[in-house]
Amino acid sequence: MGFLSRFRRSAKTLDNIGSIASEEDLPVVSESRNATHEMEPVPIPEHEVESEWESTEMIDSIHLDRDKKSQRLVERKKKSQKPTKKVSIRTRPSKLVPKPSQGLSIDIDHLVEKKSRRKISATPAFEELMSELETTLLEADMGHEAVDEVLMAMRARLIGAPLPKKGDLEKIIDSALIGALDSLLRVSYWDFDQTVQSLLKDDAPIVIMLVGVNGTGKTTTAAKISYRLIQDGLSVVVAAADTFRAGAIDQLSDHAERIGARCIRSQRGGDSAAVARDAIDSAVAKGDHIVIIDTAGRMQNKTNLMQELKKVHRVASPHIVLFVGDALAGNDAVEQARTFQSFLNFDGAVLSKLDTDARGGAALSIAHATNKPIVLAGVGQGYDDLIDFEPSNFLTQLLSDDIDPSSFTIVKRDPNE
Ligand SMILES: Nc1nc2c(ncn2[C@@H]2O[C@H](COP(=O)(O)OP(=O)(O)OP(=O)(O)O)[C@@H](O)[C@H]2O)c(=O)[nH]1
Ligand SMILES: [Mg+2]
Repeated sequence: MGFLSRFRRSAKTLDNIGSIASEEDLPVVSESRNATHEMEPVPIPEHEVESEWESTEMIDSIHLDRDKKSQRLVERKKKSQKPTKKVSIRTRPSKLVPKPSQGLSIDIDHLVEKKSRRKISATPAFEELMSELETTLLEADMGHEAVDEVLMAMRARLIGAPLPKKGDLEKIIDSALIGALDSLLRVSYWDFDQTVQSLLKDDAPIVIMLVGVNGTGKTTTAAKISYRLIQDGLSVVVAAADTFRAGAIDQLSDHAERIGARCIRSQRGGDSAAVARDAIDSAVAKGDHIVIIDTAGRMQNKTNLMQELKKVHRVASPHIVLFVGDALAGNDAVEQARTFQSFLNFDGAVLSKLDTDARGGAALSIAHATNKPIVLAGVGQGYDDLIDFEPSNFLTQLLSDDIDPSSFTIVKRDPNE
């Protein structure tokens, strides 16, 4: 069953298309507009209006309703935005290499028409559709703020757009939805491999630190990243800085042995910052290219553990900090990301376990909640199951049960957009 199936069923069964319409003269649209334009109503073709679609009921109260609802969404958004805590200052300048990400849209240019007398309005039927979408997205584990963002974008795109024929209405709704979901994932992307290569030019060894709560996949991701870099001809030292969990050190050193990395284990009791420092010193001494610091999983609300993580961060002064989030954790992963971000100001996220039946909400919300991109994704338990995270691939997979993928258009997104 598709991610959006419930919402799509509602959209399909809009039995009377006039129930989301009001009639008004619209200004002539002088140039063709594209669905990918931010926050613009989507123009659609003029058509012969069938009499059963005619409906102008409740237009004034409906507009009032819409204004109130939009207002409520904005208020809710403001309230739920927590003040950002002071973040630690990096001691190294960030040299992340930006990359254009691929976005997704549905091209509805061919539906563009110059004018239409009837437009989509916030009628009760429209509101019901939006509320169905809200439930669908929350059930998919998206965070409230991200859901509000999608609903606001949908309203901005749809309300006031000329009313299409019944068959085209679905395409218009799909297009608005894809545009809204796509823009959630659109934050400054950077390229993992190119960033490592660029940093290596003048600052080896490059230190990469992995953080996150318990069991999200940090150690596995440390091994996968090491494997990826070793395949690129680089030498890797892994630091077993998880000195909390029995077995964590052996888990990492077993991986290291299999993939040909050196593992630095605790030599000074349980001080994880000291392990990280030892690993960096050892890499400097032996001329290794990369140090990957595997840290212990910790709940974001345990302040003493988070302070300890900050100490590792301070001592190791990593070039890249990656938050590892578990796609299966859904909305929890978003809260975790937000708190880790306030402590450490990480550079990007790795979303693990995307090969499972995760509902997709975490991916859609993390970037929006932290303003940091998901750069890598874990798609299995093998060493090579680590891929660059591409919003277009992710959305295509997420939506392909609901929307015909052949209607998608891939668009390049400027990383600084
Ligand atoms: N299916 C799947 N499983 C994964 C993925 N990444 C990690 N895992 C599994 O998730 C489990 C936990 O992974 P770890 O790497 O030990 O997680 P961790 O964050 O280091 O855990 P702690 O050190 O206890 O905090 C293991 O069974 C991994 O094999 C992934 O991308 N896909
Ligand atoms: Mg671990």
